[in-house]
Amino acid sequence: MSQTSRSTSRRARAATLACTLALSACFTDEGAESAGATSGSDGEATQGASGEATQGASGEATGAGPAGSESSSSATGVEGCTPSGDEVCDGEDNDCDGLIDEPAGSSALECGGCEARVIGSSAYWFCQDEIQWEEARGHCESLGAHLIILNSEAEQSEVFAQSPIEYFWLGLTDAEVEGTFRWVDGSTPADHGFENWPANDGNEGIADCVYTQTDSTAGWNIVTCEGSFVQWTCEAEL
Ligand SMILES: [Ca+2]
Ligand SMILES: [Ca+2]
Ligand SMILES: [Ca+2]
Ligand SMILES: [Ca+2]
Repeated sequence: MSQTSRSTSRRARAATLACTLALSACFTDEGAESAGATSGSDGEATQGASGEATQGASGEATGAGPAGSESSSSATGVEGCTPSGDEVCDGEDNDCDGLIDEPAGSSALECGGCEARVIGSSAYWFCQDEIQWEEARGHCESLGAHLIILNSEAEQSEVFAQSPIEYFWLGLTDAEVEGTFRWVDGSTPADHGFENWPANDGNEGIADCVYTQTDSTAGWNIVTCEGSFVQWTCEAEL
């Protein structure tokens, strides 16, 4: 049950993300969703009617709609995905790897305002809306990923060279302990032996979130988390 509800809420989050990112995709997805739901519940009603009639449990018949739909989607496969399936842009995890709308092999996938591509040993989603840090973090989690963590200068150079966007949030904040910046996985830049603060950084204080420009000479910049003037990049290690 909990797996089903988790997958349901992940689908809901993914649908919300699609709506947030692309209004046209939102209408398309919603149309597809509700068409699917309608035919699904019609199917359930037919099967449910004969099944429930045999058992004669009117109480169960009342709840047959939602309960029937959930068990049906579990029965057709784990979260409706196929391990050998191709990942497509639909807000779902089509190939059962836990990632949503990730790049298919070496090909980039453009989806919902993000361009997902593999660079080195991670998948990255470069996303175009300018949103607040927390919102970006939530979107990354709903894709099965996290806000980008720059573990090394090599990773930073590769990402900067291939990024289609110029300014984006990093998964780096000192919101928990002022002055101690941690990546969203709990590690610190010192743990990795790599940081890229500009020499003249004077932007500390109450600001807690960090973005970067894809010009390595500019360095990381600490700003208020409530700012929504940069884009965002998610990462998932492969
Ligand atoms: Ca996937
Ligand atoms: Ca997908
Ligand atoms: Ca990384
Ligand atoms: Ca701070």
